[in-house]
Amino acid sequence: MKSTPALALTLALSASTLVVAQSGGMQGMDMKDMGETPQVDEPTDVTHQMAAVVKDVDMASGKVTLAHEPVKSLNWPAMTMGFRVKDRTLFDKLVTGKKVKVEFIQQGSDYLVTAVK
Ligand SMILES: [Cu+2]
Repeated sequence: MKSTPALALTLALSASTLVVAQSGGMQGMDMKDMGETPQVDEPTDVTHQMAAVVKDVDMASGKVTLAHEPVKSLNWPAMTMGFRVKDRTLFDKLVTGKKVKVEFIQQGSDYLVTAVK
């Protein structure tokens, strides 16, 4: 008669041990998710796209002023601002008054135009 509650207790303990083992497995999955986070968090490699009108071109210092449309990926409203230009050949397409489609990346506190269409 006494052995029955003891057996029940043993089973209860075994069950809680299983739960701990399962949550240990969950932690293992969390660690795996955390390991993938740095790959997602690389702001300098993110390419943004926008339509813009060329307002001013400064080939000597490699800069262009663009009146751009809102950029959702950066939460930017429409505005006029300066960009650095990655490649001199891009100036062929950056003509004052022209409407262009631009790809750019963030580089520190600057924004660098990487492609013009
Ligand atoms: Cu802007």
